This record gives sequence, C-alpha cells and structure tokens, in this order.
Amino acid sequence: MLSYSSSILIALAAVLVPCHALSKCPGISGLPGIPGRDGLKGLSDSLAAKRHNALANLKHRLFQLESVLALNGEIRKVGEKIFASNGKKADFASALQSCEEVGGTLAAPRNEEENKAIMDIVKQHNQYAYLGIRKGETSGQFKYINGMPLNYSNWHQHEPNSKGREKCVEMYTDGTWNDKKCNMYRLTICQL
Ligand code: MMA
Ligand code: CA
Repeated sequence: MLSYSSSILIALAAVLVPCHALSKCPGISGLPGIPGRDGLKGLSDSLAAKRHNALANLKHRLFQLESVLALNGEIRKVGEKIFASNGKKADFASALQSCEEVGGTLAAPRNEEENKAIMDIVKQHNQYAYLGIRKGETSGQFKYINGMPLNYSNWHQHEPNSKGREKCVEMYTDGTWNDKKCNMYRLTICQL
C-alpha cells in the first residue's frame, strides 16, 4: 500500500508532465513544484482536461504580461484591442508595413474610447500619428485599411478639407483628425 506522501509525489509528477513537455513552465502559482489552479485533480485528467489546464495557464501568463506592459504605459488595452507605438516617425506606407510585420495594422479608432486610447499615445510622444484610414481609390470616401467604410469619425473642425489631395489621416494631440498627405513623417501607432 502506498503511503500518503508518495501518492502526493506521484500525483504531482502526473500533473507536471504536460507542463515539462510544453517548456518547463511552472504551475499557475509560479511556485516550483506546486501545480496549477486545478491542483492534484490533474492526476485523473483526460488529455482534453490537461490541454484545457495548459490553455488556462497560458491565458493567465498572457494576462500578466499585458498587465505589466499596460502598467508601464507601453500599450493601451481597449476591450480585445491593443494599441502600441514603436516611437518611430514614418510615412504612411512604412508605418503600415511596420504594423503588419508584427501581425497588426495601423491603429484606427472605432469609437470614442479607442480614439482616447490612441490620443493618449499621441500625447505621450507629443507627435501627430497616422491612422489606419485612407481615401478609397474609386469612391473617394475615407475607409479602414481593410476597405470597410468608417463607423466612427472625429474630424477637426473644417476637416476633411482637401477635396482629394490629402488621402491619409493624421490625429492631432487633442484627438481630432485631419486629412493629410501620405508622405509626411508621423508617429507609428499599431493595433493588434
Ligand atoms: C495644413 C494641412 C491641412 C490642414 C490645414 C488646416 C495648410 O494646410 O495640415 O491638411 O487641413 O493645415 O489649416
Ligand atoms: Ca486637411
């Protein structure tokens, strides 16, 4: 008959196996040798339950990482969206490319809360930023990068005013928008 303590050890080993396979991740608590939030019940877990636990641990770790970045003012989170800047000024095409290279696109506010989050970054750097909005080739209407029509706007008074010459959009430090030529150097702010 197994002693209580050796049962515990076997249970611990069983719970920690999938974690070692994943890359030596610690338990959810972060204490060495202490398994995650589900404790010892992992002993009898099915493969599906172990996957579920691993996913919960990953989500928790991601939440912690995003929280630290937000705490340090390196990102702004609004719902499912993350806004972040590399602090660099670039023309519209280069700024868009930088965002796409990290799996995102140029920031484009869909509502007042998102507009405010982007404005915070503009203010932080004291630099106007290009938005992920441009004039459609055929319609002449401003659209998101993906071609969808705008569902929110925050134009500065008397903007857009170019009647076609300014095909990009910049955000001023007060959060309002101005249609602007695409070859200026403006702060890059991405959404992910
Ligand atoms: C600049 C340029 C325009 C903007 C006006 C506003 C003179 O042009 O930034 O896009 O509309 O200023 O006065
Ligand atoms: Ca303008």
